[in-house]
Amino acid sequence: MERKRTVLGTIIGIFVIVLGIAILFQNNAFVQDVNEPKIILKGDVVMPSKVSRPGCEKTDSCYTPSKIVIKQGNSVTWVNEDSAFHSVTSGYYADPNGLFDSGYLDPEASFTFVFENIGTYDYFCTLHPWMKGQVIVELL
Ligand SMILES: [Cu+2]
Repeated sequence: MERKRTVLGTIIGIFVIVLGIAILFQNNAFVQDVNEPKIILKGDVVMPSKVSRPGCEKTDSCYTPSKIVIKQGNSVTWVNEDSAFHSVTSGYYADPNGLFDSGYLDPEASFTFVFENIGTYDYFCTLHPWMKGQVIVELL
């Protein structure tokens, strides 16, 4: 009798745990965006959707994050998550300095640049004057 009760208790316990895990999964506690068709791409900085229209500069999110700090010798990878073309071009709009230029990046395309020297690097998009970002390279 005592043994039966213990077995029953164990079964109920396991059932409750499984149910709990199932509920957590349903609430996306562990899994994010599983059902969303949106493509998640890897990158240090992304160009989010709709930045081809002005507005993102108000929240400083045309490149997200708009300011990134890295150590000397490391790289930054930008990913275009928008449906429009964008570029990652060093310098200021209409005044590129020639250090790096991704050219037109297709949707889902990425661009990587290695920063060998410390300093503050401004960059912009040649197609959208409001898109600005900055890479800060610190001493290793
Ligand atoms: Cu752009």
